[in-house]
Amino acid sequence: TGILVPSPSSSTVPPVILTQDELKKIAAYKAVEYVESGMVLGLGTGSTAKHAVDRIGELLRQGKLENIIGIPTSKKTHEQAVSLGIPLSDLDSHPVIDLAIDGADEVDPHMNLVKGRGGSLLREKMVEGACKKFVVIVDETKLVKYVGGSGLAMPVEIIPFCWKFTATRLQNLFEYAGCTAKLRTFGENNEPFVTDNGNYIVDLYFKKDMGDLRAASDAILQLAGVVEHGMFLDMATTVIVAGELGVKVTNK
Ligand code: ABF
Repeated sequence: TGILVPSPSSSTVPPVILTQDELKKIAAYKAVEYVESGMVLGLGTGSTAKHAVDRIGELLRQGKLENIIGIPTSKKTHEQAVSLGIPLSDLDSHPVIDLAIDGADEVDPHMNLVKGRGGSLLREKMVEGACKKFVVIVDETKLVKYVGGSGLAMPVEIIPFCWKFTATRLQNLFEYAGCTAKLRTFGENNEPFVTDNGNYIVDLYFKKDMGDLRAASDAILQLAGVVEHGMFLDMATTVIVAGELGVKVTNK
């Protein structure tokens, strides 16, 4: 599926169809304009963030950026950054990060996010929680009215020990919102998906919105067995949305 970009009405040039991936790339490149030499950068995960990491690597190679230190949010991004020659470090050595750039699965009008459908929510939350600036890059399909209300997954990372018990407790917590909790699996044999941290992910699906997001967040985090959830509340400082009518940048 593509998105129609209208050409000026006087033009005889046919409209350009941009794919979703091209829109992701546009948002990513716009975000990299915020990067300056000497910065410590949080490097996001996913198909949108991948474009940003590629671009940072390219600018380093061209000598247009210098002295960058990247803090990857997943093993996959770590590998990508190594292959691009981006110098890397970690939160232990760099507990304060200048800027992080990452994608999201949902973005609401208050810049609250759902993340983690790619499975990297814990490291993303640790890295992006340590940033002075957190730039979120999405194509317009990610915009929602309420996070968690799209009918798609709101991921929760849990420890594998007695995962059914924890999944059931999560589901019961949100009975009022028609919640269903499903263990994330992969492959023909439905093997549990294992995160970079050796944990499982339970995806929560809601029939109604979950109400006060902060209260929902607190309730989830109080359950023993839960490591972290995919709601990123009040963390983004900039959201860049690439869509049909161009790029929109919103700052907090
Ligand atoms: C990461 O990548 C995740 O938090 C989110 O789950 C996902 C978004 O993926 P994509 O950019 O591939 O749509 O940022």
